Amino acid sequence: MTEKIIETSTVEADNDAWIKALREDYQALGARLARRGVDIDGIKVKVGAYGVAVPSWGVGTGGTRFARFPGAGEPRHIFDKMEDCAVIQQLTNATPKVSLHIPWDRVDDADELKARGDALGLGFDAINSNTFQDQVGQAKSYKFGSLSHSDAATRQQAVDHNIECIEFGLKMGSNALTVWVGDGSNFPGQVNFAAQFDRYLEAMKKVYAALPDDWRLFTEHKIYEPAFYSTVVQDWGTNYMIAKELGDRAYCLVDLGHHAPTVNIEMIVSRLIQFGKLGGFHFNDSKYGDDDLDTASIDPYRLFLVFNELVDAEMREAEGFNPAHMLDQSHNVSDPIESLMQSAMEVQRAYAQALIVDRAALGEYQESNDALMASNTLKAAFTTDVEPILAMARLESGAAIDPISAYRTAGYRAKVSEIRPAVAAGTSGIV
Ligand SMILES: [Mn+2]
Repeated sequence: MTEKIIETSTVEADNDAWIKALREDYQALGARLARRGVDIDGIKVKVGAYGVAVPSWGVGTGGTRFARFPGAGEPRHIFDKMEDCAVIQQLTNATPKVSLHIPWDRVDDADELKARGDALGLGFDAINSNTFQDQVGQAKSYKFGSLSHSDAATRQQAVDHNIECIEFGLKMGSNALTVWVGDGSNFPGQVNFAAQFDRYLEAMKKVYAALPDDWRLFTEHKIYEPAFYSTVVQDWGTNYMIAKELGDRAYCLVDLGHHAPTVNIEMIVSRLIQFGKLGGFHFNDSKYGDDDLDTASIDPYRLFLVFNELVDAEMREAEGFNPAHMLDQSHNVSDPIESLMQSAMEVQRAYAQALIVDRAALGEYQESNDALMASNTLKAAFTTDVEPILAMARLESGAAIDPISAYRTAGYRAKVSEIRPAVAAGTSGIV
């Protein structure tokens, strides 16, 4: 029996306020979709089965390189984070797994953490390594890089850390490792591009060799930052080269914020699917750079267009298509639990919208070069309010019709604030 952090009666009472309107809205939408040949119940089942992993670090308040302004009741450690993640899952039924980060979530007793996940009904998604910071007592510094460092001993330390992450992840039931490095350079001429990339590949081959047979390795590209002149894994093309060099179990991870503002991310997604190298996503949104804003808060149409590619691949059963879905964003001014619930629902919404695209019509418009009607076919799906489908899927799974409302009614943040001491504001935060 899964332990519920929020009283079930509180969720039910909040649902009572919305249930009559929801049933009416669901019926009306069902009739509308039926006219388009879409079975609303079929969409609801797919949406209800969809899950996006929550990053353990997302439930704490994020920050920028200028400052971090902690909120009330900040989680003190991974066990507090797990309870916050359980609240998100309980109210949305959209986030069944947690993505851990080492060393931030390192514990002495991995079995205890696994057991806590089991009790809360939470599984563990890809595990994330960290060679972009120095830890207290660390022998070698990553100031000038990690897996691509000019010093062999520093590279080996970074390799060993990634292997430690795999070993920890094995105990948690994870089956993927995500590697993102901050390696690069800040001045023209500071590094030899080819030599640096060679060193990175050599180190990653050692990590790949330590990968269990049923695991996948995700490498995450990022255009810039913390290195501001060049980045070793800066774009999807380089990422694809890495995946090809390493082997069949190496895939590319697409973080939506890790591209230049005008880049066509949905086409990158299509390319990686076509060549069997799409590993997964870090969902977030951005306006200027790697802003780590809440998913779909800026450009929900782009998220829909990404999901349009994913559903296209799902429908035609593209070979090797099995991307991992995770959120990766920084909550600076909102309650992280509310942001993560909202973001999980936005990802679900994009999935539902993509599922109702009239693909037969779209294909015909593409064949006949009817650009306007092809675009309108996508718009027809995107502008359909699918909220009743999402809400009904939540209701039927025992989650909340309106998770933000139920969360506020439950007063969870005030309750944990009483037992979790206030955290002093830092001068900077991890984003
Ligand atoms: Mn990311």
